[in-house]
Amino acid sequence: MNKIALITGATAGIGEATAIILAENSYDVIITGRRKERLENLKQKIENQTNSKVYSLCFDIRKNSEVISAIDSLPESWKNIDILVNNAGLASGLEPIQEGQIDDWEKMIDTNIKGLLYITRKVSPNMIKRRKGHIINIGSIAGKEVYPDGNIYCCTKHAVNALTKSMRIDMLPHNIRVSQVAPGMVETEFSEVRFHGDKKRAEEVYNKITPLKSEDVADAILYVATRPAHINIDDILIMPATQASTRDIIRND
Ligand code: NDP
Ligand code: 8X3
Repeated sequence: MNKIALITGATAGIGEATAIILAENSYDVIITGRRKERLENLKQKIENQTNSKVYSLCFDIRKNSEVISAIDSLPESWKNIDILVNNAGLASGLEPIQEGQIDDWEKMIDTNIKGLLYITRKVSPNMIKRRKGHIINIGSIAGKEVYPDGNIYCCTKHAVNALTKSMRIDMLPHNIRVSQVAPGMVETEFSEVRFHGDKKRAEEVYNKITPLKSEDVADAILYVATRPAHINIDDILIMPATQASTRDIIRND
């Protein structure tokens, strides 16, 4: 029987690539996100290209009631989640604190911190009951350092970094592994979301650089997920070769 992995935020970017690579490696995958059509398309694609099964759950991770109903709605054969990839997240806006938009701040805090907590709270008790499971949180270089105008996004990713460490302690007696994969710049829909749909500004972020691809991060997640049972990868910081920190990036001319 295949292991079951639930990936939050699988409708784009890192989450989508992770669902694909895990399915290619014989995991059955539960894919989640708010965009139903994308979930259906991804389900079709994975089912056509692999032998793995796919179950899709459409919900907003910021709403605890939706998280609870979604997980409760899983058929019996999908309830024993072996791997939870806490990936859903976003940056919204890039302004100094005194000019920040409260709505942007709430989106980031509600998704990146509270959403991660809601689904972990809902999924982890069954892992504990089975004494089996692995939680992989997607952090960021922005959870290790800060950069100008990154304030609240960096704060949420520092929270993910701290939560990963403290969840690992809570889960230790229960044989549940807890890991973090923290990427530098990855070319996804991230910047388009950050700049509220401004594609031109988003393209400029990746202009003349070689960022990571979603597949590079998914590959690291697969590595973390597939270590033998006696190994836990606590943390991977994965950066483009041309990026040494959030502010030191080589741009080609
Ligand atoms: P994308 O914008 O490409 O994907 C984000 C995913 O999160 C989408 O599937 C989106 O689904 C989901 N999501 C966002 N808000 C919600 C919500 N309220 N409820 C449910 N799902 C939600 O970005 P990335 O793939 O780049 O981002 C994935 C993770 O990687 C994030 O946690 C991000 O912080 C982190 N990261 C990204 C980096 C980068 O440079 N791109 C670097 C380091 C970390 P939908 O909109 O359908 O709900
Ligand atoms: C995304 C990386 O540096 O753009 O987490 O904030 S950064």
